[in-house]
Amino acid sequence: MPTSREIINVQVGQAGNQVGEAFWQMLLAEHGIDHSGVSIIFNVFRHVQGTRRLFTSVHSGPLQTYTGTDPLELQRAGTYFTEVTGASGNATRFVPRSVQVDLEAGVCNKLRSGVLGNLFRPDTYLSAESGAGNNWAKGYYTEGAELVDSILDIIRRQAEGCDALQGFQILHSLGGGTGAGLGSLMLSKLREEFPDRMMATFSILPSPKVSETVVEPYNALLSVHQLVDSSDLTICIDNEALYDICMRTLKVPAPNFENLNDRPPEAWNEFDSISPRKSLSCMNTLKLMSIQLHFLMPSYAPFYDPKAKHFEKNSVPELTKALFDRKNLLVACDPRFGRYLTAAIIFRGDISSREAEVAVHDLQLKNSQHFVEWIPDNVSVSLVSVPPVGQTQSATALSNSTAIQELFTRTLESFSAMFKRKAFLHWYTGEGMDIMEFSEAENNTRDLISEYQQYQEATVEEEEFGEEESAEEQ
Ligand SMILES: Nc1nc2c(ncn2[C@@H]2O[C@H](COP(=O)(O)OP(=O)(O)O)[C@@H](O)[C@H]2O)c(=O)[nH]1
Ligand SMILES: [Mg+2]
Repeated sequence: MPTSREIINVQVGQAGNQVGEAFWQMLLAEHGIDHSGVSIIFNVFRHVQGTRRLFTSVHSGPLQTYTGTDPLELQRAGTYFTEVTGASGNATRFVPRSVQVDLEAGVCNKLRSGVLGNLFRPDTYLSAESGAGNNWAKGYYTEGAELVDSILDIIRRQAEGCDALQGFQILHSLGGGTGAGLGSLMLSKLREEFPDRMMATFSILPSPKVSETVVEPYNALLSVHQLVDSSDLTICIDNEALYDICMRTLKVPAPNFENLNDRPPEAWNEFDSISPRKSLSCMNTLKLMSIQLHFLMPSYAPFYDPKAKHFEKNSVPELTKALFDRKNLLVACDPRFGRYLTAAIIFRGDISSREAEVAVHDLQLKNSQHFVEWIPDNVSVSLVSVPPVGQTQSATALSNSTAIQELFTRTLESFSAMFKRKAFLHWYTGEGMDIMEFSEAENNTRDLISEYQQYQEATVEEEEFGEEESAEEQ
């Protein structure tokens, strides 16, 4: 049996753990596992017309029929879960390969006493009492630094239990103190200890629409400064966009975190649903020649007002168009102001590969100015025949678009306005932090923005010219 390529999840801070809860709920639903980690599906293999089909029926709730021909699909749960055979020999439990960390006890306690209370191993929770008070320096240099070795011990134990560790994913917000500061510290420590493993982050960017803490732009850019160097892939989730999707499209009158947190898992869902082999090839498509440009924008379709659900019919071209529409992006950027460098799309449901390829090709033709012409085949398409729970068809994309600079520009403007006046810096210097680090974060973000801009303006001719020039030099 081929082994899964395991991922270890590290959720840090309030947002990290709250989004984490939604993420695990999605994984449980997708893999037919109940809240305590016991499989609620039973699998029956049959041979139908020479094709192996796997029927899975759920004991309660609507009957799910899952059809697969790829043996790797059976292993998918293994990416995020360790299978533990019960003492009596029959009840197999699926235990998340995850660590739940916070610098205050409240959020972890809530997770422990909530619906997923029995899911995680008790010894994978780690919290302190002090809190980080929305101060990046406390997460990175003081309070967080005291906890980091104990966290690494837990992660090391999990890594030792893996057959083929793919890497790590960190779920955190960038606007607070713990997820941002301690999350960045974890990232650099893991990078040091596991230099050849993938480091991915799901990073939640702050928006004034959702939070009132004034120093969030500081915390966010101090984190981006670290992510540029230490992460391989950062999937950006922008609270500004989540808020707008909930308000405008889903018609939620006053969205709370729970409403916001349901959105990202819908998009990740698809990446979990493709085989590990395909998922790796998607990731390779998304990585660029410039290692700095690894900030990705997720999008998902369909998002709709539940009241209008029965009036919606989503054809493949409509789903495709929606994926590239700003209203469906989980980042508040307008893709029309940038150019797509690469993108990976996954369609789910009864969709033929021809239908999908044609829809994507047509969209690229009609919007050719928004895709760089110097990377041929820069959009990869994958298909999963099983629709997500409760849907008939859906699509998701992860895009590497130069439009993401808008997100960094927005945060940089707020950062610089405060930094110019040295506002609130004593909070950070009081924890022993050097002001130089603020200037470095500011400059590094400027460089990142101008690198995106450079790629946006690059043309085929320049590339060829560049190649000739370097050939002559040799
Ligand atoms: N989407 C989302 N954002 C959150 C959630 N909780 C906090 N935030 C955002 O995260 C930032 C504050 O960070 P938080 O995670 O509370 O701080 P930490 O506990 O110190 O890591 C602010 O931008 C909040 O708006 C959540 O559950 N979901
Ligand atoms: Mg907190």
